Amino acid sequence: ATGGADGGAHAHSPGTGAHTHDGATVTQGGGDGATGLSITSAGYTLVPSTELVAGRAGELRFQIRDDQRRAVTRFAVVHDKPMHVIMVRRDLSGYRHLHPTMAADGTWSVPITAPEAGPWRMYADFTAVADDGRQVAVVLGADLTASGAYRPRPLPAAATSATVDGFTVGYAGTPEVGKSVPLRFRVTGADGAAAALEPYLGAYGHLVALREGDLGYLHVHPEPVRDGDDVTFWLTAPGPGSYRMFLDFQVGGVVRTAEFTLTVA
Ligand SMILES: [Cu+2]
Repeated sequence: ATGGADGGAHAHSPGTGAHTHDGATVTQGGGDGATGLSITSAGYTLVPSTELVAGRAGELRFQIRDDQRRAVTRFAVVHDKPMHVIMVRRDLSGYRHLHPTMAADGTWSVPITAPEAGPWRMYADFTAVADDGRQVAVVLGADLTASGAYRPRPLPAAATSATVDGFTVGYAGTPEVGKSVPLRFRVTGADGAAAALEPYLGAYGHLVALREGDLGYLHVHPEPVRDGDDVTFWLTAPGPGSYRMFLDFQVGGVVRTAEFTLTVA
């Protein structure tokens, strides 16, 4: 398995991005680089069939096709879902984490509204099951454009604390290039006490990190158990630069997202 700073002693559930969980799972590209930069990888191709119109309710539709152009219909459940879709505008605003449903022909769909015009990036994060039973973890990415005037926003300044709906979320830890480093997140409610986090997608939170400049999708491994009030994720920065991190957490049955800009020297 991809090792932590402690030599790999940490446990992580299978999932985000491409890494080996066991002998039956093939890695995408291997190593701890960024993924999601390509529409085809490991023999699988993302085929979107969606027209985004800013401000209008629509539907995100796509298929995953194999190297024989057949729509894939067998997927392993990872982090409680067979398919995870991340959408973000290319200026890293407008983050969404969606769980589409699949029709019998392998077409995935989920309602979506692009609130603003511009180029949007979609990521399909999944583990396909091949004919011979092999499991292949892949993250594919494609651009979808909502036509209209695009005014990109500058990336917010780096910070280790963020607020959302009265919750304050902070983290401790300093990511390093090429090394798996723990980030310990804590969610505090309006009363100043630690929030009562509920399990979400098989852990006490779900973290996605995207790189500014090319929107590379980073590998993040959650710890399945909490450390007191903290929720720990292991993150490997593939290189120096700025990243936007999105932490989804659930309290009182509601999922919220805290966003942080991270600069790795
Ligand atoms: Cu998901």
